[in-house]
Amino acid sequence: MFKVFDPRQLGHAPALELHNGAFVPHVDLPSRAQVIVDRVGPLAPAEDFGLEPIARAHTPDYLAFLESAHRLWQEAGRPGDAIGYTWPVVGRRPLNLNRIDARIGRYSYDAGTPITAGTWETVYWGAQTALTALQPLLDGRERTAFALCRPPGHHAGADYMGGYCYLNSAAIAARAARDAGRRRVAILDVDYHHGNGTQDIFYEDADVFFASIHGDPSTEYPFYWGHADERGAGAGEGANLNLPLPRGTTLSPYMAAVDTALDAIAAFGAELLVVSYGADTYEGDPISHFKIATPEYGAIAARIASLGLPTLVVMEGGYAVDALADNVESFLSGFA
Ligand code: Q9C
Ligand code: ZN
Repeated sequence: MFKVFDPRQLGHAPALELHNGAFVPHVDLPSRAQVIVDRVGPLAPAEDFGLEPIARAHTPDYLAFLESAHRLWQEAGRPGDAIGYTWPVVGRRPLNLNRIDARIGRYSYDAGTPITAGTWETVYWGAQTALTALQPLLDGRERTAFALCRPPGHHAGADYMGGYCYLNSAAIAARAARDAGRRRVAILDVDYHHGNGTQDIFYEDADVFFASIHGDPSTEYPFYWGHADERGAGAGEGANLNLPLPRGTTLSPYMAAVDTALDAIAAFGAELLVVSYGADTYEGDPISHFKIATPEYGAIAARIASLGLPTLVVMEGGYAVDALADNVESFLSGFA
């Protein structure tokens, strides 16, 4: 398995997030990546494919916002990380405002996703990490690859950040695979949280199938996406599959959902699979509520591997830092 990690992803270290009514220490620590590197290495550094493949999944105005937001925050005399507190109600007219607070509101949907001085460099190299890991799958040198991306990406849409995510590395890689000639690509999202950003990016796309297994959004973040009746639109109708599961879900019902997703991906005729892997389905995760045990990740991955597709595993969430290396190692072992 080809594994990629770029150390330039360690520069983003947000201080606080607004969680259940209080500002608490942010759970997306740089140590999340470091403990995985220490266990599953050696990992190759990222090559630089530039902004073009990133701009195939994100809008130019959003990228300009992301690159400049922390500087504008400082110029406004603000301390610490840039974070929003005002959001436009869905459906308001698109206003092109200059005020940093208004710009953050326009390009985000929560207060869990601060922009630090190091955020742009970190997320840029996260996207390059995914693109680098994809290359040997495209030229047939490898069947599986692991992109150790941090921060995660699956909550980031074409023009918004949220849920600790800024650039959607899995979506960028899936689009790059399409651009390289793969006619049909599937994304299987097994993070605890629904991958709303990925869903939004491909919602009307007939050539990228998105399947997500996640905590039921009627009780779980991100609430407004991830319901079973969201099935895609326009040309993409039927190419989106949400499999919400209740709090407390254990391996057996989880695996049944995996089988449902894999059957749909096989029927779709995908030529390449991107897996958004979050270890926050773990029974000991501090912010999530499934009951998957460490050795069970290997079994889940082996089931995914039985599809027989070239597979890119992209790291998403997982916040039990003490168990994170074990969980990632277990998951990757299922592809061996
Ligand atoms: N009490 C990922 O796992 N926190 N993102 C909600 C509400 C947001 C997690 C806090 C969790 C986002 C990639
Ligand atoms: Zn998650």
